Amino acid sequence: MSDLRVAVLGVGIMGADHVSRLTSRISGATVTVVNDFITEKAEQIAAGIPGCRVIGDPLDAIADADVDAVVLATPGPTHDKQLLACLEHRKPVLCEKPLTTDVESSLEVVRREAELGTRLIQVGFMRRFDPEYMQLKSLLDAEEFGTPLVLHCVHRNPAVPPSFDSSMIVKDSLVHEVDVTRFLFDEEITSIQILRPAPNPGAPVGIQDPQIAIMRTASGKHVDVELFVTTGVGYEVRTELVGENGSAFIGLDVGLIRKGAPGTWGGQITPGFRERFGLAYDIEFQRWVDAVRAGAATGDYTDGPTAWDGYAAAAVCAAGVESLNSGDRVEVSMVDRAAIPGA
Ligand code: ISE
Repeated sequence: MSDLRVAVLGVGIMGADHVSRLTSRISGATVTVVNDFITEKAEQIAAGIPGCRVIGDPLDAIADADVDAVVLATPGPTHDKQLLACLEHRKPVLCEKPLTTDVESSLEVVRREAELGTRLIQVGFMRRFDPEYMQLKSLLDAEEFGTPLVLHCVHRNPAVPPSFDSSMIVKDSLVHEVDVTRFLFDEEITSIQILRPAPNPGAPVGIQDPQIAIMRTASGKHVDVELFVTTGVGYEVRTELVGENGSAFIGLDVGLIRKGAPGTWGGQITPGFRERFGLAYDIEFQRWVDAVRAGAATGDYTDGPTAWDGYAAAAVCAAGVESLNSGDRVEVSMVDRAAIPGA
């Protein structure tokens, strides 16, 4: 079978990382086209890949005859147009979160894909491919903990870009725990409340950081998340599941502990999510490439979170932002999945 010819749209930090994994660690794929709104950046990346071209317009890149599938690492506000173009040209697409930046356009994408009767859109919630999350999910599915009851999560970043505001802590960071909750518990989140503890004096002025999110699922399970994105220390993502018959903890992320220089012991602090979830991204991409190559036979070009998962995350985050502003617990408003056959 010939290699999958991939266009990577958006070659900022994340997109460039994806180009590098596709060209060096993933089998069965070749990057044939790159695109970025900063042309020089795209040219620089293309120059390092034999046979790779720069196409200046993202919609032309999607339509190009040398492109079988698309990776979207472009800014969120451009996703809906680009996803609809992928659907129009029947090109499988792995879209970095968010699916789109608002609930309505996410739902529109879900509907348009469902009308085609083929799954073409996968959303880049990479934690589902992290070995520890996968192991926790297998134990849950094997009912090792009896009935799962509670999830306690910690999500800390050393720092965030200057463009980050308080609502982005919900839409850009908490969105991962929203997806993890739905993945682990296999049910929708029905309400969310964001608490605003005393802010970190070291956070940029006006940013509510940390935040505490409290979510409830359809069957009444409780999820709490500490979000703290200006710790100045390191990247930490921890999850503890508590069930009827015991508990499990993942994300200790200690790696090798060395006793070395006189009188010291210790290890490395993980600096960011690209390091912490590097393996998860690799597994995600390999499974996506394999699924797309098998898609003509299976009729499904995905192996992971779907457009519906992207829509559900958008709906929970929209309720989260409302709660951040009002302080109240907010019910999540979502359409009935059964009303969209194929979603
Ligand atoms: C970032 O955009 C990500 O997606 C990371 O996975 C997340 O941990 C971080 O908080 C976000 O800012």
